[in-house]
Amino acid sequence: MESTLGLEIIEVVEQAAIASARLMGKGDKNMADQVAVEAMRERMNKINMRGRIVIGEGERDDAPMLYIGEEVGVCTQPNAKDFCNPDELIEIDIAVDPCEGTNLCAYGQPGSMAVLAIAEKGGLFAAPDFYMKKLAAPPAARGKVDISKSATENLKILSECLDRSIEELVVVVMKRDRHTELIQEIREAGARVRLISDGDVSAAISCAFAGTNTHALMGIGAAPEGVISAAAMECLGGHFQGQLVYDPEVVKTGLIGESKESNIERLTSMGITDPDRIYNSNELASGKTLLFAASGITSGTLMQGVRFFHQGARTHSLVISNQSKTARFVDTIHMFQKPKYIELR
Ligand code: VTB
Repeated sequence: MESTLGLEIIEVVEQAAIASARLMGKGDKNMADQVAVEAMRERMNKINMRGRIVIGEGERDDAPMLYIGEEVGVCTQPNAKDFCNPDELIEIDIAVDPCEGTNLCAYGQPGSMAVLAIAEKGGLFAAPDFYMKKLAAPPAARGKVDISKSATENLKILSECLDRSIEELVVVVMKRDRHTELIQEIREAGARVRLISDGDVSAAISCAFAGTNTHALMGIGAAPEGVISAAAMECLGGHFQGQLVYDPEVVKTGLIGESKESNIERLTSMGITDPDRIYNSNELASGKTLLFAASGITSGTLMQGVRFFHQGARTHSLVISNQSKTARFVDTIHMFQKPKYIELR
């Protein structure tokens, strides 16, 4: 599945990033998201695959495109029978976030990206639209730090694993009221905190790359994006754990149902009988074949954002595969039309 798909999904995230980047700084996060969704879906439907969205824009009734359960790929289109036999293709599950960090894009801030993860059918946890407490750390700390430990304890472990003092560690945390105590604890333990307004997927994955000066991601973000982060970290050998958060009192912001009790009921109805379970990355992304792709919309720690020029654009993307054991940075020049003149870009 992997060889050609790996190449095609680069284009999927590139197209979504270009579409969103056109709306960068326009202050309209919904539009920035919508155009990315459309671009991602259009390109995905040209791929010779039998894909199913397991993490997407929401339930079918609320999301006209890339809704959970939507089938994507050439062979799922209405006239597919004329030219391909869907039964010959393996079924794959896809998690998408066409514009991760919509606010970042809408306000021209760093770190938004188009992102997706792919596995064979059943290989990605269909996370409910809840929040998730997350812990990401570099490969050297995989399985050693633990989300059930305090931030202080984890910082001690990190400092040993990375062979540096706690003062030299940088922890990324989203700036939210729910994190006030966490931030204080990290600072008191001696580490430094990089506060971000949005975009914890990029922060999680950055932990796996030396040189990003990101040593951990701590705190609560959205659960579906946690699965996408887990897929990348599973391929990269980094540490990622998640635990669903269903108590509105803990989350403090965002839409997360009316009460803890009703949320537990909802989770049970979805088959999640232990709402407090801690998931390791290999449980969130259990696929034997995992692929991850992201393309920068605005420049961030890992990738540059989209840069437009005379009849074209340049994108910077990342494709990670656990089959070829590669993390590939792809720098692409897109020529929208035959350029009137050639220039070095
Ligand atoms: C967003 C987003 C993050 O979590 O903030 C979201 O920027 C949920 O948090 O990257 P809030 O509802 O408090 O804003 C992420 O989407 C991903 O986990």
